Amino acid sequence: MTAPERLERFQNYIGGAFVDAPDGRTFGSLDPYAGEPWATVPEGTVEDVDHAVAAARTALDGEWGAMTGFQRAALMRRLADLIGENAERLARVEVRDNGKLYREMIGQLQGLGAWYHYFAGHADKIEGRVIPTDKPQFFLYTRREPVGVVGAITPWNSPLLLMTWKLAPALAAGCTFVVKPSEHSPASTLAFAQVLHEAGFPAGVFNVVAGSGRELGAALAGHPGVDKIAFTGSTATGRAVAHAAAENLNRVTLELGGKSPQVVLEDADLEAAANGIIADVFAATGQTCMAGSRVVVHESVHDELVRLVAERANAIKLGDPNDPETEMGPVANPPQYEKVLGYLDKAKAEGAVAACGGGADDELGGLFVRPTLFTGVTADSTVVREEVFGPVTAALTFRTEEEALKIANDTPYGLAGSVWTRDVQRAHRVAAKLRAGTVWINAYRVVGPYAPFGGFGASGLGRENGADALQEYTEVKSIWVELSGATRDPFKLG
Ligand code: TXE
Repeated sequence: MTAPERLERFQNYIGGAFVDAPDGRTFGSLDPYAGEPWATVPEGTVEDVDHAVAAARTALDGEWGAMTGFQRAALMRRLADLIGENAERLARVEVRDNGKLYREMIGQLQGLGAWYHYFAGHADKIEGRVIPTDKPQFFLYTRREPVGVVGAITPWNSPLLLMTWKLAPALAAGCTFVVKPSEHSPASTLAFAQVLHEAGFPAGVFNVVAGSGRELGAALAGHPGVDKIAFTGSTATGRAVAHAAAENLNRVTLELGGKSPQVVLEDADLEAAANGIIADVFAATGQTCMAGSRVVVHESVHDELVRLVAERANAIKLGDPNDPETEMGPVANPPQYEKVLGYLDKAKAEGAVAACGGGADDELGGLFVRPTLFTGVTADSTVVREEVFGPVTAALTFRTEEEALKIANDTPYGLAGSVWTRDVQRAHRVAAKLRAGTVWINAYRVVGPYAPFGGFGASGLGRENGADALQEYTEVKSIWVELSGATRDPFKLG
């Protein structure tokens, strides 16, 4: 066990200052590979949330609110460059907090600046419109104004990437921001605050309060001083967050769970499809919202596809997330590990057959789970219906394209999906009919700052990324200007 004085120490960031919790209380952030805490983090309070929201309001009404889009863009570009310079440290913090591979996280962190550069490009181009009117004595135009104070609640799987999907458009729009990271992986957001501080943003533009997830998350989601909530996490918590936001009639974007289908048609390149399945549900230990956790495969190629996936999955190297040879790290935290094992047991009890994996990795112990592909499932199997959020997928077969679509769309979720085929007409036809916010054709797990991302149905509300994201962080104001100077009939609608 690491001695308490050897643990790395992080502080909350409120109103431009790094602060401890008011009573000095801390909690340990667990390294899921080492199986012990590696850092201490403040146990922030509801009062800390109040202070952070108040600081965000002050910044909005003060120096930040007075800045032009050009000035905001310049600060965002400085932040982007500093993230690049600090990518290695931030990636190491994320690996220690959630056990994801260093090679995945360094890629994410080296690419993170691109989001701030992309949205900096929008910050100085937020234009209103001049609208023609049938009233010649009036000039009518619109302004796009910041929504105000944004409350962000983020999950543990990719804390900085998923926060950035909210923060970059929020800063571009001129909003201020209070984020509550997950209690399972709070450290990287606190380390990010140090980088943002160095970039020179005015105090209060960005605030982080770490602490108890449920208590602080609920306080932020229902805070009367917040104008918009941006959330990524489970569908159940998302629903609670939406209720809280509705009480205040606040805007809300929700990026929730998924049960995304991988549709493999009979003319697909099976090697490529198998590789795609590995990428979509075993990379990142399957802990991604977009995980392709249902394989919908033509019956004529089912056996061969299962063979290819199982062969590759059995060769996946599990181990230390910092080792460049490792391909899959541990599950990120003990509750999630128990949840994944529970789903594996339930699947087997319901008659599913593991073509590979099917349980914990007994040799490695710790929080390691073997990559698992189930066959012998039905449309009603729990592992087909519910999000596991681990390295687990299940194969269902079809005979016709129509049946494939019916199976693929038979889910309350609608976050992502893919279609694997060599036929360009079928590819576009099937992509158009999949009820999902993102569809990849002959590919999987590709994102970019310019590509809108979000879900249909139980996968969420609104879109992150791309120009569409800016709409989520701006309000439109119509301004009528009387040009004639004439006195009008005060009892008539103009
Ligand atoms: O999620 P929560 P958890 C799914 C995945 C996983 C499950 C549970 O299936 O097994 O969620 O993970 C904060 N009001 N995803 O428990 O609870 C919490 O502190 C406001 C999918 O971590 O949704 C954290 O900051 N906020 C996913 C955030 O909500 C509350 C990513 C998300 O936690 C709150 C992660 C409350 N009452 C998990 N209670 C994805 N879509 O990528 C908790 N929180």
